[in-house]
Amino acid sequence: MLPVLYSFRRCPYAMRSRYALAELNVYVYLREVVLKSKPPELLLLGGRSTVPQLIDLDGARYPESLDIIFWALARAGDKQKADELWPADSQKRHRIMSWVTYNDHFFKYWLDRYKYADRHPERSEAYYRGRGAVFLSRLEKRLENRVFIAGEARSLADIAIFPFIRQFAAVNPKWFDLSEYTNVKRWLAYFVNSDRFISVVMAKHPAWHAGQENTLYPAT
Ligand SMILES: N[C@@H](CCC(=O)N[C@@H](CS)C(=O)NCC(=O)O)C(=O)O
Repeated sequence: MLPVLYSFRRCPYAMRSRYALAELNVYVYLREVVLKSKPPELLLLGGRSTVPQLIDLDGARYPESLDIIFWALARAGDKQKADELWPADSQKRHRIMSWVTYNDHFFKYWLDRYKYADRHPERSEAYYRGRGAVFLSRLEKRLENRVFIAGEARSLADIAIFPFIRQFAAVNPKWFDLSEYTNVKRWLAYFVNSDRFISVVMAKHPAWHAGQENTLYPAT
């Protein structure tokens, strides 16, 4: 038996959780959810039915992607890797979390409007892109003399943020390719072109239904 992860392949929150699980080699049974027809087993849990959502063996429930990442960090066999992603230094932790908070509570807002500009006709797509690009500019500056957000090593900040930048870039890939965000492009490419991302995190799984054979994640 393993904990269960309800996930949706294209969801950036689920992506960051899956990336952390894969990076830390923490195993779960993955249940791919179709958001328009969520499985009754997820709905019957009551309350939040967003994905990602992790149900531990003792029934404890983690309905937030960041909590799933912290859950995985606490269970990682490779403590050095866990320390690298979430360094003990409190100042570093604070900095990492402030980047993640900015992403989740500011950038995401503009990303949604940029992505679905037709649903928000009060402003133009270019306007929403400009508001979102404020974050890209900050990131660009941060990555000027650092490989990753917290320095030379990957941290929780990179893992938690790159799926959202990937979405932003994908709204208009031509615009992103031609943009001046050279460091952001290099940083994003590192994650999205990695074998781990392509063949593990983004591997396709059929929608889960009860009785189906368990899908081990990360796949070995
Ligand atoms: N704060 C949550 C957000 C999760 C979330 O919004 N997931 C979306 C998919 S990307 C979802 O489940 N939407 C369907 C719904 O809200 O019912 C997290 O960090 O996990």
